Amino acid sequence: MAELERKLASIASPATATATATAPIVPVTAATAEPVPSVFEGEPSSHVPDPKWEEGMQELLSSTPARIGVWRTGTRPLTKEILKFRCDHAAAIDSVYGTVDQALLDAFSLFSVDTKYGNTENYLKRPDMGRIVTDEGVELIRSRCKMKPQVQVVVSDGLSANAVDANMRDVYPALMDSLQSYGLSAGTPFFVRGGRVAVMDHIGEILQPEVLVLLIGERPGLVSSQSMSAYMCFRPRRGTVESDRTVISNIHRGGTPPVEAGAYIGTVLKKMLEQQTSGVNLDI
Ligand code: B12
Repeated sequence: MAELERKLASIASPATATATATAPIVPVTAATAEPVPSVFEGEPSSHVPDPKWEEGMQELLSSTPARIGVWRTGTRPLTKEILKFRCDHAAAIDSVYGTVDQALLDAFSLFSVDTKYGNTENYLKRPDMGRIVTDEGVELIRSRCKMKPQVQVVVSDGLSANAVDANMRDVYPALMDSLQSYGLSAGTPFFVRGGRVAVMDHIGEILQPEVLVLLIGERPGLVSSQSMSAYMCFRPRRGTVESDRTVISNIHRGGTPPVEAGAYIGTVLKKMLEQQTSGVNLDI
C-alpha cells in the first residue's frame, strides 16, 4: 500500500498533470531494450463493493481485462482509477509516437526503410502514405534482399513501436525455428518505419515472394499498448484485397503468447504455401 501511495504521489504532481493536459505531444525514443512496465502493473482495480450478484460480477470480471465494474467516489472516479486510466492512456500515446529500439533491429540484423509517411502526425492523417515505400527504400530493398523468396518476413512499427520492442525477441526466433522445422526458406528480413498493413502489397510487387508476413504494432488500447499482429498474404501485389490477408492479432503477454504466436505463424504460412492461397480462402 505504501508503495502504491508512493507511485500515486509521483504521478499526481501538479507539474505532471499540467504537462499532460496542455503540452504538445513530444516523440519519445525507446532508450532501453525492454519496455518500461506501467507503474500500475498488477494493481487491482477497485470494484463495486457488495454487488447484488457476486457470482455474476466475478464471472464478468474474469471474462475480460476491460474496465468494467470499476468503483467510484460519489459520482466521480476514484483517484487511483483516474490515474490508472491516464497512465494507460499515456502509454498508448507513447507507443504511437515512440520509435523502435535500434539495438533490437541490429540484434536481428534488420536494415530499415521508410514509407512515405514523413512524420507521425502525417502518418496518422494519411494512411495511404504508410502503404508506399520511398524511392530510396525501394532501391535499398532491391539491392539488399533476395528476390522471389519463399517466405518474406517484414517488421514494422505501425501504430505501436512498443509492441515491436516488447514482442520481437520472442516472436521472431520462434517464427524462424518454425520455418526451419517445416523446411521453408526465408528471404532477407527488414524493418519498415511508418508502415501500414497494405505496405505488404508494395513490397510484394518489389520482391515477389510466395508468402509475406508483416509483424506490425497494433493500434494501442487502454488494456495493452504492446500488442502486435502478424498479417500474412500469399503473393501480395497491387490490387490485393483485405480478404486475401490472414491475421493473427493480440500478440502480447496478456493475449496470444509471443513464442506460441511465432510458432503458429510458421504453421499458417506453411498452409498458405500448400494451398496456394490466403485470407478467407485459406482452410486453417
Ligand atoms: C482498426 C481496426 C479495424 C479498422 C481498420 C481501418 C483502419 N484503417 O484502421 C476497421 C474498423 C475498418 C476494421 C474492420 C474489420 N476488422 Co478490425 N481491427 C482493427 C483493430 C482495432 C486495430 C488494427 C490495427 O491496429 N492494425 C495495424 C494498423 C497499422 O493497420 P492499418 O494499416 O492502419 O489498417 C489495416 C488493418 O487494421 C487491417 N485490418 C483491420 N481489421 C482487420 C481484420 C482482418 C481479418 C484483416 C485481414 C485485416 C484487418 O485493415 C486496415 C486496412 O488495410 C484490430 C484490433 C487488434 N487488436 O489488432 C481489429 C481486428 C484486427 N479486426 C478484426 C475484424 C474481425 C475485423 C472485420 C473482419 C470485422 C467485420 N466483421 O467486418 C473487419 C475487416 C476489415 C478489413 N480490413 O478487411 C479482428 C480480427 C480477428 C482475427 N484474428 O481474425 C480484430 C483483431 C478485432 C477483434 N479482436 O476481433 N478493423
